[in-house]
Amino acid sequence: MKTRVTELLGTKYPIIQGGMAWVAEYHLAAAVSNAGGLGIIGAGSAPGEVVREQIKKAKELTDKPFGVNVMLMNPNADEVAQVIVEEGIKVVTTGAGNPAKYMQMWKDAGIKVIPVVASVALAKLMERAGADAVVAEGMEAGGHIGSATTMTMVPQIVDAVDIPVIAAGGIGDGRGFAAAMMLGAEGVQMGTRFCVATEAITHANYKEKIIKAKDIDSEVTGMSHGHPVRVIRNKMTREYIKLEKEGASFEELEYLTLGTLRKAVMEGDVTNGTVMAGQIAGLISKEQTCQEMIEEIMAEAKALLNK
Ligand code: TUI
Repeated sequence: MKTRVTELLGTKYPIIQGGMAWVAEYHLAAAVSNAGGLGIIGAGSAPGEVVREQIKKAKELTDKPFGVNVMLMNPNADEVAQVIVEEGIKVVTTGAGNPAKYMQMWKDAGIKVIPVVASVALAKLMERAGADAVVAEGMEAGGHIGSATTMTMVPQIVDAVDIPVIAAGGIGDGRGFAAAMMLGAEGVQMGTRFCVATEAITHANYKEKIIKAKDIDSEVTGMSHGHPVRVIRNKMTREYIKLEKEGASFEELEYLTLGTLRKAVMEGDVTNGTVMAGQIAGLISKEQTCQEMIEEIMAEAKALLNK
């Protein structure tokens, strides 16, 4: 399937993997790229040198293009932005902020820049700043989210910009892919589905939590302080939301969640840890290789789109 997104990325399929902190490390990124999508190393809150190591290891596992996601709230974002240039990375996605200050440096290095946005206003701003495409991520997505849904935001961003739009948030199978195309997107980004990929080093407990999740097991924490984060409900989120309702301060709540994503993804503590995942978790029923996932999604989508 050819779209402006496959042309831009040089991939077989217009599928991008989300830049999920801790989960999106080099094994997963290389596997997605080898399967015909665009794998992404999620820098999360890592320092530049850790990201450099990840990039070097991914290069050993694939000769296909892959990208790096810069989480803009990362205090190390400046050095990560620089490492990306030094390592000759071809595609950057960004999240949780406005990447304008890095745009010139990345464009000068010939890097394709694809900011993840959660509003029409930011999509337009990014197009004016020189972005090559945008990922329009609805609030069905896992992790840090905006307030608009994928269904309503994607067509509005498609109408507002001329650059290609990649839909994200709530997409986990061929039906979601086909629906995104109907909304005018030219590609999709998926996170939650790839969290359970065989190649993802995500702890087995984390994968199981996603696979067992039902449609209504999703929860948004941090709404009261303007930092909404979508997760799967557990002991930690019950405590968090209770404190939030009691009027706990932002600092108090931040302290409660410090290091808890790592605890869940790496150590498998899905009771006291933070299990970030999108609302589509309820649809995800098994672990598969990235190749199996991508081939299945594309076959299903093509059948639907040809109807
Ligand atoms: O960035 C994400 N998802 C993330 S980042 C992350 S790390 C984290 N860990 C703990 C707490 C909070 C974050 C986990 N998940 N998705 C992309 C995304 N970007 N979604 C929404 C946005 C966004 C929101 C507002 C982008 C820009 C923005 O405003 C920009 C501005 O400054 O105007």
